[in-house]
Amino acid sequence: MTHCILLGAPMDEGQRRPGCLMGPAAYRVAGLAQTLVALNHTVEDRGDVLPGPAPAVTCVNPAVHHLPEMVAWTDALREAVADALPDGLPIVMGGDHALALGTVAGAAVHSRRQGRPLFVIWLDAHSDIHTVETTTSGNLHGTPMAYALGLGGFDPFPPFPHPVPGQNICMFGIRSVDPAEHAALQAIDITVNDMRVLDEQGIVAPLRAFLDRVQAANGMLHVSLDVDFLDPSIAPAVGTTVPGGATFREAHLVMELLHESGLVTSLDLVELNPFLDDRGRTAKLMVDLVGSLMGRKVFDRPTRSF
Ligand code: 5AB
Ligand code: MN
Ligand code: MN
Ligand code: MN
Repeated sequence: MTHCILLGAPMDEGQRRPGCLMGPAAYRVAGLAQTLVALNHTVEDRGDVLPGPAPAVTCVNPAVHHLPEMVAWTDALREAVADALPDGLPIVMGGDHALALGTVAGAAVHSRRQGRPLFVIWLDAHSDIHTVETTTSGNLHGTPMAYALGLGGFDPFPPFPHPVPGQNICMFGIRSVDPAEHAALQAIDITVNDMRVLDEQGIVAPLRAFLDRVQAANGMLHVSLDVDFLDPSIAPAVGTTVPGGATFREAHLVMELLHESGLVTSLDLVELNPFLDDRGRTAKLMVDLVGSLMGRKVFDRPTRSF
């Protein structure tokens, strides 16, 4: 049994299409808390995180959108996640992926306090490894991986607390990478399981290889699930659809293996735009995926020891 702490992040300043700020409401309506309770977990909904006033900051890249607001959200979410982690498993209901600027930082603060290394699984069509300087769209939801790695080019954000080494990061589902991101990925020792890897090897072997490393290091594991990891045919409620994503079963299998590992310590649910949904089906799918992550299964089989 896990104590699950729901944190709403009703924000959409990390990109330009309105709607993600309705995400927390959609997860509540779709029954996220009830799903967790039905799996015998305890649930505490701490409500929506409130950012402080946006600071008067600027940066060198004129394309960047809503910079002051995102600095304020980053501070508030870092503190909310760092505060929640000693009490249970924070589940952050987004909100666009720029919220991970704060949530991964909060997980990093906590893991340092515990003296345990932080690992991150990034389930996404995109690598989100732009800096504030390299982004051409100016949309900060394309930057949290670079921030977590401690890459330069993040003024005026506070320095990332205890950057996550590339070897501790594993990406799945990647199929859209900009030129500056491609260069960044090539320069770092990081595991990029793009869709080609999943086509050739399936999801199980690469995921188990990573989870084995997390376990061997006694690591904490932050999971960041972007709706666009999923194929748009099953998850239409996202502003950045990319064809050729994870199938229904691939996505559930990732969640089931993550559950079996017992390693997950924090979770982001990001990029759901309920305004683009089709009768709530994407919100419901995301809630069902959390169900698989938290132990829902059809049949109890002896679990592999990780
Ligand atoms: B998401 C793009 N690389 O920088 C950019 O949805 C897309 O959080 C970013 O993964 C997508 O604007 C960000 C073209
Ligand atoms: Mn805007
Ligand atoms: Mn993303
Ligand atoms: Mn994405």
